[in-house]
Amino acid sequence: MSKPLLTVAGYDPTGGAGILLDIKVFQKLGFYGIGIITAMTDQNTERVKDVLCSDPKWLKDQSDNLLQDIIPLGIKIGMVGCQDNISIISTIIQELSNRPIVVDPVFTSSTGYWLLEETAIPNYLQALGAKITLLTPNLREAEYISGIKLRSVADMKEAAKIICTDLQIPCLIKGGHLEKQATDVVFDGENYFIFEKERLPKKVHGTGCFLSSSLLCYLAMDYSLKTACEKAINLTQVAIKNARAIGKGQYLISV
Ligand code: PXL
Repeated sequence: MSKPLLTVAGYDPTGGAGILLDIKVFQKLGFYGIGIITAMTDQNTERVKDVLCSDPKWLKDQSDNLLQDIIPLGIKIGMVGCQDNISIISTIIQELSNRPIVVDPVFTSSTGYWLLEETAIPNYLQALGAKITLLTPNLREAEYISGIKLRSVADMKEAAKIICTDLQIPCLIKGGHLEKQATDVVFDGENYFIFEKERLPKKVHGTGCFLSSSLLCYLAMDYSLKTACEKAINLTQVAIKNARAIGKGQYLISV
């Protein structure tokens, strides 16, 4: 439990997503979780009510102070909140390159609330400007980033190729909300890996955060990209099956 992993993400007080969830996942898989908070959300299991971004200067001081003390083995980037945070996060990951970096491009909550300032989205990934190990968009995020509509696995493969070619970032597109099947598509720049999943009817909060933080753990254990994806997808499926009604709204993923 002494190997630290860093999550740079938002705070969700339900514990069902964001930094609290990431740290629980890191701990479950044998790592020590450290976290830099980009924004706080005012939410319960029914809806997101408001977002308060960390003051950028405070974000920078927080990360400088932490990272001159503890050097993480890998980094996950989740909710970023606002435009001004992007360059600070970019500096963090450039200074910590040569280790696994997983970026979950969180744009909105499942109820449609913006979790990254809308005007910051078009240039977000270019602005990160560092070597990213894996990007994990859901269907809507992948549609936005690639610019094409996604209705089938063939569309997902095309989008993954566009993203990987344009941004030079390997990509796992989550197909949990595909109409007919639940299939995830990974493209590493050369090969596709297709993961067929059982379609789970439950609506569960935190699945994307769970997947990206468990992926970071498996990459930090030195598994290949393909094996890390397979293990993280399988673990996420189990966690969705075990999700519980903690509040009155969405089920919360189980760690
Ligand atoms: O699931 C996306 C997500 C990520 N991070 C935080 C969130 C949410 C969704 O609400 O609140 C902090």
